[in-house]
Amino acid sequence: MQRDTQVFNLINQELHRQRSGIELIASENFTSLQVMQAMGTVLTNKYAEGYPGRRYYAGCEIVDQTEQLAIDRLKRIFDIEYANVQPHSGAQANAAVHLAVLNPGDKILGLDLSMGGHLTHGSPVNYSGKLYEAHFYGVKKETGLIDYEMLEEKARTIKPKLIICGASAYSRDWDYARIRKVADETGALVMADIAHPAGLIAKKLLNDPFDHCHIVTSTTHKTLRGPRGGIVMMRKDFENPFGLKDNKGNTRTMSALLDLAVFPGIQGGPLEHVIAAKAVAFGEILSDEYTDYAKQILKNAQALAKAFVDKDYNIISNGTDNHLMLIDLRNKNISGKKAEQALVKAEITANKNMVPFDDKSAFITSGVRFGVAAVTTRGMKENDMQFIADSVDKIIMNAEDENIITSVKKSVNDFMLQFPLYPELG
Ligand code: DSN
Repeated sequence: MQRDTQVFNLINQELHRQRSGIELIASENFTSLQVMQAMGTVLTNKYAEGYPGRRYYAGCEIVDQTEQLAIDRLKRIFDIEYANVQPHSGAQANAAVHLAVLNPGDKILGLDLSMGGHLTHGSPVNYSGKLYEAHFYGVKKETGLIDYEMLEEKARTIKPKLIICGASAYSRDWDYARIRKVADETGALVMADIAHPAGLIAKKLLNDPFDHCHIVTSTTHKTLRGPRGGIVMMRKDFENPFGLKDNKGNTRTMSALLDLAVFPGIQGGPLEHVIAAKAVAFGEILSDEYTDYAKQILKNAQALAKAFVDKDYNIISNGTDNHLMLIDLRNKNISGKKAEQALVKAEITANKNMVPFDDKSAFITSGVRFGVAAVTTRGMKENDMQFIADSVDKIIMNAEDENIITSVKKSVNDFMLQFPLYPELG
């Protein structure tokens, strides 16, 4: 068959885009070459519905081993007893948890999307807000910090079956113990979605959610630097407190219910090529090199936040504990949308984001979100953060000036030559 030059030319263009620009989207990263190589393998040809040793297809002896490796390595990373590595994405991981512990109409309590939460934490446009009765807590206006009093009050009055913590645009650590306390008092389960800070939690640089949250979900492609995908985890299996039954009417442990929820509940055949890539990434996370990487993420985030504050940028909550920061641009007289568009012209990729109590819509927004996981993978250190802040500032202060944008783009492209990406790919 002839090589599909149309598609491969586009893939090469994307490689060039990733190499030449500054990637600040907080949910993105660059996998190692071996993680990508594992994905582009014959494992994509294999159907393997079920779990290692319990499949509905023949010929799974090899993929049983790659999937088991991924499970075992993930358990070692977080010191946990249960891991399901099959969810195709973080949204699927969350859907599986919901299916396992909730019935349609049950009450859930999550962080409001407009305050930094996630679609799958109950947004009305998502299945989680359509199938379940979703309630929300937020952040405090004065501090930008999670409003734990509001969370506690809502838990006590609403009595949700599930409290969801975790966020996609929150730069501070979480008090998981406090959330568990009110959950125990009100009879709720706690699920933590650690998709963003998982890599920092893996290296104990942030609070550990596993002792306090019954179930923990994550993506594998953000700070964990693996292939695009999801995972569901528990430190300890526990008896299902609501007496939920499987389709045969048997009451099961949570691990059995979660496995059933991923498959056959919401997914069919697992992506065994992606699971092999997860195994490779998990092996990398167990290395000292990754520990250094995670520590460097924190140093870079601190340096970038300071550089922005020095230029009078308003970071929500006044700083960051993790890899990201959310900036309120209202004192700079530009919307998140305009800022995003101008930054992209200079090959600086970041995304517009609502800030808490935003007066603009999700399409316009008053904020922009920056994360340093990807630039840290490129090899940047604290000193390099000043160049990023200077370049972003020049664009934001001159978003209509095409000459300035062109000159910043050139300096960005030159700067990035110092940080080679996938040199093996030619
Ligand atoms: N869209 C992802 C993010 O950027 O945070 C979360 O799903």
